[in-house]
Amino acid sequence: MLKKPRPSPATDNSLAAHQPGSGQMALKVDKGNAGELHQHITADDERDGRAHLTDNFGHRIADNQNSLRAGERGPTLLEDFVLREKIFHFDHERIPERIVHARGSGAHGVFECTHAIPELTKADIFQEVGKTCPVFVRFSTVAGGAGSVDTPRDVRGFAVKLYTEAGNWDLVGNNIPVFFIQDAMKFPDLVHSVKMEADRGYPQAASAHDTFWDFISLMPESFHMIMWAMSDRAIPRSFRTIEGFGVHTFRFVNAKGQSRFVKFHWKPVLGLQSTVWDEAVKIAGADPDYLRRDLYEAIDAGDFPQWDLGIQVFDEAFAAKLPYDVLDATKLIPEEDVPVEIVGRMTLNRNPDNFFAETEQVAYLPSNIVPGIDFSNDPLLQGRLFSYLDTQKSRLGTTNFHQIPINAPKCPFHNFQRDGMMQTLVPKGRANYEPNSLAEAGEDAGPRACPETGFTTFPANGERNDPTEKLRVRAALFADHFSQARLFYRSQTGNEQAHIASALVFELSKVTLDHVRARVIGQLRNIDEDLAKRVANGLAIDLPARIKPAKTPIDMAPSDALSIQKDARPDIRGRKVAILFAEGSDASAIDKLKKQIEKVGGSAFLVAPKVGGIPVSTGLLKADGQLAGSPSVLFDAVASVLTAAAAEKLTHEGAAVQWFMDAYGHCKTIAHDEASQVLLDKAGVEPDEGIVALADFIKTGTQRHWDREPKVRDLA
Ligand code: HDE
Repeated sequence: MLKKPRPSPATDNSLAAHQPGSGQMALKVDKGNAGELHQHITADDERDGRAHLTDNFGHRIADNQNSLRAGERGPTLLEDFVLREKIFHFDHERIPERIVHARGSGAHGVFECTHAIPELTKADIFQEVGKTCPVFVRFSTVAGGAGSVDTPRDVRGFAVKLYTEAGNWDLVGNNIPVFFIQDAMKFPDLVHSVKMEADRGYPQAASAHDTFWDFISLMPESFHMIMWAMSDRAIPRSFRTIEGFGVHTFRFVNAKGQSRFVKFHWKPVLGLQSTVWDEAVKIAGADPDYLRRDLYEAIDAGDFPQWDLGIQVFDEAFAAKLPYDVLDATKLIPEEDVPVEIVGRMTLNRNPDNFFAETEQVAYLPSNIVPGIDFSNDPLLQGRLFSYLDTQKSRLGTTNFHQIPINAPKCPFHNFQRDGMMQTLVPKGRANYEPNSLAEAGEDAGPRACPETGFTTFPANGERNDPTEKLRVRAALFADHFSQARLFYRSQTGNEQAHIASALVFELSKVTLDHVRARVIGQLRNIDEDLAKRVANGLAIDLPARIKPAKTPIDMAPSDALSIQKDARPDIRGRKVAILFAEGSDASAIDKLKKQIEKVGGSAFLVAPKVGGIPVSTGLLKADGQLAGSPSVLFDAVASVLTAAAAEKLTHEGAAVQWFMDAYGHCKTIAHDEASQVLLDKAGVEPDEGIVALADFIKTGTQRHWDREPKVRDLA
């Protein structure tokens, strides 16, 4: 066969044509400076018409035959980044094969609408005759591994990805119109039973073995599908001569929001053709790649395979009269009962350029549907909607598998999904959430939902086959957003309310967008007018207009349980108390306090200017922490046992003064001996019920002394 010249892999940019973001918006938002990053192409990039060989980071390679050695016969050097990268990449070339449908063959093509059906569906692709979209189809066997043969007795997968202008529509079907099981719950069991047996690792790509038939014999629902699987449908002559079926009942939804049920059929223009079993067995030996080769060669020769897309459309009333359930994937609707109407034609006209990049990495998702098509409640379909997304993430290794060219839609796509492994897009700006009002500040605000043209689920209220009303709404009572915010605020003590107000002032002082500040305060007015005024005052801005709430808040009776301060206890249990000492301190006073604290369940931590051991009244005493490294913020309360000389000395030590200043400012209990008073004076500590003698510490406890707060902080 005549082979077409192939472009050199390094210069072949055909995949680039499928890059996401070929639409104008996408270029701006999604592709971002990724494009700029690819611009360092120089005239010098080719040699004799062939690209320079480089490593993955663009460094030209001078020798692709020999690794770097220490001398002619010496050991290979770890320094050889060319060798390392080449072997490293090779080591990782394989990805997990599909758990089912591992062996497959793909082809590109085009779908054309031949009969417009706007009365049935608003799906963009069916709106007018002649409308086309690119497709990528993958045919597969189910049970065998990626390296198995093409002609075992098996179901054939028939998965079609239609890259429509309204997004990708994946019709992931089989060449048999029914399935083995009725509920997704049984799928792992079915697949385990048919794949090679768990202990012996065989047979490969065959259903003729114990575990499969054991399972089937216990699953009466499988027997319809078994008839098909044992028929010649399961040993096709060619992928070009199989039918495809969507299997499940789907929905069409038209522009008026009316819905009908639909089943999809692909009918091969060449007609159906199978082998006989003896032939299939012999082909397996003579040409294990029989079907893959047949498809590739036909397309290569310009003999493009084609299928007509047929639909069986029926309504709820019809479904209700059937003696079986249309949500049951083990049932078909005879064409004699509901004729198949042809609405389009698919032509496969281009082989993949690279098997791995396209056929292996293509990720079909039954959840990929477009406005105008919707799911039914078929429990098998519902299970699939989860499974495929999940499996693609584990198979392709990243949640960004949609960016792989074969999976990316060919229409623009924009959203706030970000980052993740192998991110290839470089979005600009800081709008990675929604709602936002960044546009008011002249920034790119990112995309917005489109209620008129976006996908809306058919509500299906009250139908026998879809009794639940599916809605994206919140119940009316959810609209009360402020009553409980008010309840919380009004249940706090005065200090706590002041803390909330100053926290808001601090946060909003960091906000540089005036309209955002104003909006926050406009919302606060729904909680408490005084709070809003305090915040506006703290920021020195005019009180903004109140933002009308979705539902007027009500006043609820304040709840003490919502306040921390109302729950304050003088407990020492579980609290950590620091005891400051220095040279000459009274060891027995330290020891007494320590024991008292421990007796009531607290812990004492000795702090001194030096840790290694300081001479005190009875000898050397080691500290648990050094003064500068053990600031009072680390403890629930503090105490000090000092001589007059040591206290005087510490008044010149910033860490010591700060120690008391912070403990005081943070409203903690400070227990001290008389000698320490000079330090307290230096730190500006004024007497109150929380400043106590050592002997009163235990009864005072470690709770905060909030009455002190107005003396150390403006609570206005
Ligand atoms: Fe699949 N199936 N399936 N299946 N299936 C997969 O997804 C699954 C079912 C079909 O060429 C997996 O990407 C569950 C019915 C095809 O890449 C996985 C259930 C039909 C392909 C998966 C079903 C299919 C798959 C494995 C029961 C016909 C190959 C790799 C609820 C309508 C697509 C992958 C390709 C592939 C799950 C049943 C067709 C694991 C859970 C029914 C053609 O996600």
